Amino acid sequence: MKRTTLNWLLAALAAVTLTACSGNEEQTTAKPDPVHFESGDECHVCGMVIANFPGPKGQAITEKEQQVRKFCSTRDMFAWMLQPENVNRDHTLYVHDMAQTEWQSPDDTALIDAREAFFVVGSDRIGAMGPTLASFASEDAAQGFVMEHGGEILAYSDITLEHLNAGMPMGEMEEPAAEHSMEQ
Ligand code: ZN
Ligand code: CU1
Repeated sequence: MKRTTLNWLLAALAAVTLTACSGNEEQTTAKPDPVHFESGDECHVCGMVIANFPGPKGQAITEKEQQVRKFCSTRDMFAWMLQPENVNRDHTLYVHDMAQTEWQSPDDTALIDAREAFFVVGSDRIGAMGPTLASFASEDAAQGFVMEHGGEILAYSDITLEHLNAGMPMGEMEEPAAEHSMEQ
């Protein structure tokens, strides 16, 4: 009897969670695995060949549509994801855990769930599109990165378009802004 009640409660809770406004906690159904970045893959946002550039990358897998989008940088992934038409879709997002892999050429074995990652905004490290968000599985690793490269740690859900556009360092700009010779 007790058990039945508990089961019923759990079921009801699950239903509430599922129908609750998306955006907070996504449902914990099995999520698709990350895919590899292939040598010719182009960024969904800017069209650059992803593998040619340093820094953490992103991917969005939209299960319902069986669609995979890849991004040259965490910056471009957020630029896409934060668009009003995308922000509430239930895609699975992956980014590189930069504690596990090289900045110059991140390895796909280090892909982690972006929604659970910690992001450093405003560091001196440059990604494919210039200033970027350094992604980490652990907050400690993010903290270590901040000690070395500056910036501020944000959770996935705290990131807004302003963080992507407003250049990032707020008050501690140390790098000469000379290396912006990115092709259009
Ligand atoms: Zn891009
Ligand atoms: Cu780009």
